[in-house]
Amino acid sequence: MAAPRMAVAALGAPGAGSTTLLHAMYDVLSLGVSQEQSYYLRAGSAQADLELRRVWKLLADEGAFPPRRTEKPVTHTMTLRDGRADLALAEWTEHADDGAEQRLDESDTVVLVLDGGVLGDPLDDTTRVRAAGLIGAARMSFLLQHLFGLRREQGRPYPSIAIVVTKSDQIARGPDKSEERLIRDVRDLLPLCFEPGTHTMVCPVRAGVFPGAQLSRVDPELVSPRWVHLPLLFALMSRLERLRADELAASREQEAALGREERALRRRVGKTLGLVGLAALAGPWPYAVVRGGVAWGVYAGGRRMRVRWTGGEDRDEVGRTRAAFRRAGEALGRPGKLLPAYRELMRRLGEVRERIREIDEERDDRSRQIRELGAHLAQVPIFLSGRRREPGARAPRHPSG
Ligand SMILES: Nc1nc2c(ncn2[C@@H]2O[C@H](COP(=O)(O)OP(=O)(O)O)[C@@H](O)[C@H]2O)c(=O)[nH]1
Ligand SMILES: [Mg+2]
Repeated sequence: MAAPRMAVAALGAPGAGSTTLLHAMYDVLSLGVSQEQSYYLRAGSAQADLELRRVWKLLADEGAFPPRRTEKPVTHTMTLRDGRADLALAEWTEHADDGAEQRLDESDTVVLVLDGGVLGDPLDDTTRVRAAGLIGAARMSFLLQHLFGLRREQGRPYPSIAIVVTKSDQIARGPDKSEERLIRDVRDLLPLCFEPGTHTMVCPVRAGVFPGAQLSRVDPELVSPRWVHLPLLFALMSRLERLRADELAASREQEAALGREERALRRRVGKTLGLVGLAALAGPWPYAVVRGGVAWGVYAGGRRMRVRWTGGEDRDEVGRTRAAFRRAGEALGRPGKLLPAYRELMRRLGEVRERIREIDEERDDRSRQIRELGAHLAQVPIFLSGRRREPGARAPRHPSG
């Protein structure tokens, strides 16, 4: 199976920390993160790898933060893999503040980058409006609302949402660094991300522990990235969950279609051959019940049937049975191919049913990957339609059917 594509759109007010996040993520994941399972990230080319590393190296070696962002959105294409295989081709697009709409619509995950420097103090009625303005919450809500509306129109699920709160070092030094407080404030600022049909992670990250939130130079000794790789792992997990749900739905449809085909074939055979033909279809081998006896048939090359008669010596009956099979084959326009066709149908139906069971019981490869990603993500809160999702809980269903 080819690794799926996964489009991630990162949005944030200038200065929120998007660029630092991207390069920290690349640095951490290109080395690899390891828990139950290890993950690695690789740029599309040696040149791209160098470029992604360069920005981080400046911070890690010299304490220099990246220069201000450019105006145009920039897309970085990277392969995310585990120790065994490529898992996804990730396209991470960093958006400038405006004009994100077009690219946004194609994204599987939207990363909302919130400046944690603004969220150090718990919000109250007077500080909330100011914080919302600094974070760009109204613009984010507008873009999401537009996107959700489009997806509903198209009958497609919403993209998953990673709310990344940067500069968690600044939150840690505030009066209330608890997770509950952060979740409360984030929900207050972006209620849309917790509506029915959403799949949302809230993830505090940091590049280091610094004395301020808008410094252009810091002591490189203080660089210590934390959780910067989790947004990408979340994007992958939600992408795989969606693919799993899609495959399950497609398999169920296929099962229904094959079932209809089987019933139609039975009806046609029943009309042509009556009980003899139906009995022949039902058995593990081609056989036919003929007046109290059983005639066993063997197909050679799908055309000829040799018949062995058990339970009687009525050669005539055997001959008639054989003739009846031939008639049925001719009636169906595929002389001699009736039983092979039926068997092929039943084989496909069996395969589809087994696949459905496999996915349902989460024995498929994708489910295993989802579980392993879940182990990495266990420490961050994830919400389904606004309700906290317990680690190891079942995958989200499609919100729109
Ligand atoms: N305290 C602290 N400051 C950070 C952190 N990450 C970024 N910053 C600050 O935020 C500024 C903007 O970061 P940048 O990644 O360029 O933001 P962008 O405009 O969203 O791309 C940097 O110059 C730093 O001063 C962090 O983890 N902790
Ligand atoms: Mg930037």
